[in-house]
Amino acid sequence: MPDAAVAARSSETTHSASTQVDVAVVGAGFAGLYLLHKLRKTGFSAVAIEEANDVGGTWYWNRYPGARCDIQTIDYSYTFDPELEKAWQWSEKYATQPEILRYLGFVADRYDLRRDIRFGEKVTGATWDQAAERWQLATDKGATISCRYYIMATGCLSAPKPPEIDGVKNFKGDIYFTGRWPHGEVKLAGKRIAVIGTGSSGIQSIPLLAEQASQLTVFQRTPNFALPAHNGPPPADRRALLEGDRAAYREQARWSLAGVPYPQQTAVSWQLTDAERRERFEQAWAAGDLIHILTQLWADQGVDVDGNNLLSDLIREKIREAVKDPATAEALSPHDHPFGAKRPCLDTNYYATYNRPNVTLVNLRQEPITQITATGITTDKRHFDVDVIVFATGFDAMTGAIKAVHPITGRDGQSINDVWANGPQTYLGLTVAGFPNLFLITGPGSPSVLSNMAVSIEQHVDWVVDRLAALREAGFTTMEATEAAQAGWARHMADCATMTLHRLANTWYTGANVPGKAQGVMPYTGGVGPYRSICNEVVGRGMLGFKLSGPGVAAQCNDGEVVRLQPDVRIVLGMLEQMNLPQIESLGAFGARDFLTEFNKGRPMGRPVGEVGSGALQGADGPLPYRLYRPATPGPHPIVVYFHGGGWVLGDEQSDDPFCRDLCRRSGMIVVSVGYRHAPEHRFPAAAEDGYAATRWIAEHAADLGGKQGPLLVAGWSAGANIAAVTCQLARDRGGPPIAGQLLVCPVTDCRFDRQSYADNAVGYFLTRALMFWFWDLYCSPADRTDPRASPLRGELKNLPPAFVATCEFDPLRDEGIAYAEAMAAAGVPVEQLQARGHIHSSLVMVDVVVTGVSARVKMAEALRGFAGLPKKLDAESASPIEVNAAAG
Ligand code: N01
Repeated sequence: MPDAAVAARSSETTHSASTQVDVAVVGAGFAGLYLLHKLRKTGFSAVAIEEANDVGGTWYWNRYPGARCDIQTIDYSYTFDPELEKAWQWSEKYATQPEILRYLGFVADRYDLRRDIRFGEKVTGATWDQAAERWQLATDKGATISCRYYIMATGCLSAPKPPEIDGVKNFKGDIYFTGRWPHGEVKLAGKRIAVIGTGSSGIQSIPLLAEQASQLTVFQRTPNFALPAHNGPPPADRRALLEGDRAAYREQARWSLAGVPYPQQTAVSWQLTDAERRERFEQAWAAGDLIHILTQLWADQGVDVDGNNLLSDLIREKIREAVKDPATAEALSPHDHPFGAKRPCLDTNYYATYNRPNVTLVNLRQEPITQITATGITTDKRHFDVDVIVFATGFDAMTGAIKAVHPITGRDGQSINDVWANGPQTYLGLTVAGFPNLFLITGPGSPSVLSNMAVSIEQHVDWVVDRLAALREAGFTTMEATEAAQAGWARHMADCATMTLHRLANTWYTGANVPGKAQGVMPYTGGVGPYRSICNEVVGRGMLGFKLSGPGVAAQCNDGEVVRLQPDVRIVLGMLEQMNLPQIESLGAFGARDFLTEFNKGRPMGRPVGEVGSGALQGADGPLPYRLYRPATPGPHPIVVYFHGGGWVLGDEQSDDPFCRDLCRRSGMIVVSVGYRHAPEHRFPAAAEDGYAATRWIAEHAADLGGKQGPLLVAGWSAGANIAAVTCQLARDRGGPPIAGQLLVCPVTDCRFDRQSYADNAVGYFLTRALMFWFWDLYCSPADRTDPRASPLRGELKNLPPAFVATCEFDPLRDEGIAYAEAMAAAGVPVEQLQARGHIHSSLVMVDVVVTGVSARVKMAEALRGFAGLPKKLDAESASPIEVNAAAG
């Protein structure tokens, strides 16, 4: 059958007024088609209800001029059947809408799916019947459908958003919506056309509309980043990769960040020279590939404002090169959002279109539309007579098609609209507590629109249908997410979102494009591969977070949160597990030091500071090395004496280099990292006495070091925080030096191992209980351990400098850190506590690896500034309060 004929045929299936099926699916787009196929193959009876008159979903409706996919088509394809892959060849790198629609028609025919699709029919209501444990659906054709499982394959961008402009009804010319473009011929030649909206739909259609129009006026509210698609045949390099090993290519896509097989970038922007960055950028620009430019330039482009700005600047430069009129170029240049935080676009001649004499850009930020009249569009400055208005104004994304299309009433009569009144609540973006047996394909809370939809759809369909088959096998008939699992997912979603820059933009990802819609990042930002592993983990842990029930079987519920770690910490631990590292304590002290030196070579270099120097200072029993980090700002600066971690056995003055740089940059202070003596060569109290002696020496030499005279600050991590705490006690008891404040990060404070955190976090979070035992054994004999110089919690705590104590949830040392903070507070010391949820012992010092530690690092630096009497210096990143803050005293 010729391809063109395939999509043109609609279903001739007839259906009775009342249907009983195992599964009802709404939608016959990419997701609905694969669902039908897979359900059938798995032995479920299924029906799909589709409002349109044919298959295609989004590709049925979005047929405006220039509509194409913007993920390379070889990636934007089904992969579930290798035979299907062989049977279809794409003609272009980015296929046009008609070709994609033909493809979906081809798939429908190949698997004979149309016979189970009810076209031109809409569900008007769906109600959970608790007694029957079935969903009862009503349709606009007066039919009813009873199904055990109800699956929304309604797409994320399928409910067009009203234009929210007064007077649309008065317009006497033609009105078109890109998302509901007519199927018949649209005559535009020689007409005066207005386009409202410059998202992907506007940017794709504007160049083609300009070719036909006598005059095209583009009404732009927010400029968007677009890069050239460089369309043509599928690129040889990508095809070669695919055809070289199709299975491996597809598998790599499934475990990638965005659903397209690109490697993970590790180099961060400041590790690259200007020339290197430009070279990477020019390559990306030439590649014409959104996923390439979004993921392949430098690792911090999507998570760090500075790293992102470097890229945004380069794109704005391209816009200035392409657009001749500087004022128009400036108006087209986005400044209000980081690149990637709002969906960027792929274009063909978009910017150059503004060089045409028949194209005008109206900047609605300077002259907002006041109304649409019979003859055209009026702004607060002028009126434009037009014949045609094209609304490219977007969609009520992600929730629109689920919430607005028909009422969904779950258990106990609750409606999904009420449950989602403050934003969508889901477990895994797939299910909703209170709505048994309801599934959302690529729903809010899943990677969906931040990924290659084809990959995400297949993953969801496979997961859902495999679960239904497993339920059937076990005799269960209902499956419902628990409230606890759903709340945990919301927390994990929020944690993921704080890692990205999406929170800094008002977009349809966050609901900001629809007036009155609840705001929050709706798609899952943690990446396709991590998400897949979480879905698998839910299954592996006995359907964690789901209640399962059925006649004749005992109900089952393994309640809990699937991810309690911060998302990047989870990834780091996963990588460490894969590396199968030896147990540090098994290497002996010297072996462990060599191992750590090697291990640290792979860590990202710290950010530049004004100056890094080194020297020797006087310790308790001879010279000790130090490393000094000086801010780029003019001095003299207050000095922070820093003690590194490593259990009194490992590490040196350089081993916490990235953290020291970070403290220096954020606090604006000199950080002097001290190389104190280590066990087992120098056991207790060598390290403690060195810490105190070093602090005295630094106080005496503050001016020589370029620092400010006056009280010092002390800081440390882990065993280094133990030394910092001890130093404060010794300085109080031995007549100085004056210390203005102490920053203790995951401190060792006591020799007791029976606190709950030692049991909860004994293994699995890098610092283990066994490793702590080993450190203690090497450092300090049991008889000495209660000495306050080893266990500062056992010392006198009155009159200590004010403290900031940071502890991490999944750290054996958590509870002794909290105990020390509480004991100091009880003794009248001003203490601020930060209990970092979802973090492990080393999270907070893993600068640029554990991005979710940023807000904690900001707070620590602010605390140091506060101790030194400096004003606050909050930066943009601190707007991400991921930690639980508990002020104690
Ligand atoms: O919609 P959008 P879209 N007055 O929301 C403006 C996918 N897609 O259909 O940004 C004036 O992005 C609005 O302005 P602002 C893709 O994921 C993919 O273009 O809200 N202007 C914005 O400029 C994409 O992101 C392809 O200030 C108003 C525009 O209208 C998503 O679909 C192709 C307005 C809407 O942009 C949505 O894209 C097309 C008003 N009252 C779409 N209301 C592919 O290539 C809205 N705007 C695969």
